[in-house]
Amino acid sequence: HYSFFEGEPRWPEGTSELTYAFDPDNGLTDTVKSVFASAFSRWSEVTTISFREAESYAGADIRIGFYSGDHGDGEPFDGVLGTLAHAFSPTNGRFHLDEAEDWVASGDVTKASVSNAVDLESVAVHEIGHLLGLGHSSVEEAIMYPTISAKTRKVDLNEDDVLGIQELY
Ligand code: TQI
Ligand code: ZN
Ligand code: ZN
Repeated sequence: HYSFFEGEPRWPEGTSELTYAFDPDNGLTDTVKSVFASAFSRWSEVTTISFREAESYAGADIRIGFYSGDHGDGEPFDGVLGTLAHAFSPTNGRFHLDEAEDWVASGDVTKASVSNAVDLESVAVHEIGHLLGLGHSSVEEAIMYPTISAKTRKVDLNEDDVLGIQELY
């Protein structure tokens, strides 16, 4: 079953659009950016919130970047596997991914040549759930279940995820 953060933080009542932007220092490819666009669309399909890439990084509601080790927010990344990414509860908007992972942004992660390959969209869909206010779920098939195996792709929202997000928005 789905859960929320302590105090059920959420984006303000009436929020119809949230903007997101990528750390300009990362120089991300269009392929990587399109993976995030796809991940956001999975949540916009089941809520009244849409997502749009912002013109400016500083002014965006959600700020996405890849970092390694200590990157200044008190939650250092730990290298290959372990913590893959973290996102904060509403309305913080910080969405960080561990640069050390072998991210797979295109192609089939289950056929990746390395055993530690991680599917970017699967992690993005999960972290966006946190950004919107969902905690972890006890339903194994849910996107918000707290563990995922390496070389696994899980991007389709489960009924449990949908019920949770629709209680917030
Ligand atoms: N990152 C953890 C996560 O997103 C960070 C975390 C731990 C957290 N406890 C939290 C975030 C409580 C918010 C609230 O769950 S992770 C998965 C999963 C991670 C894990 O790198 O371990 C995914 C990132 F669920 F599959 F294991 C993405 Cl999909
Ligand atoms: Zn961080
Ligand atoms: Zn999580």
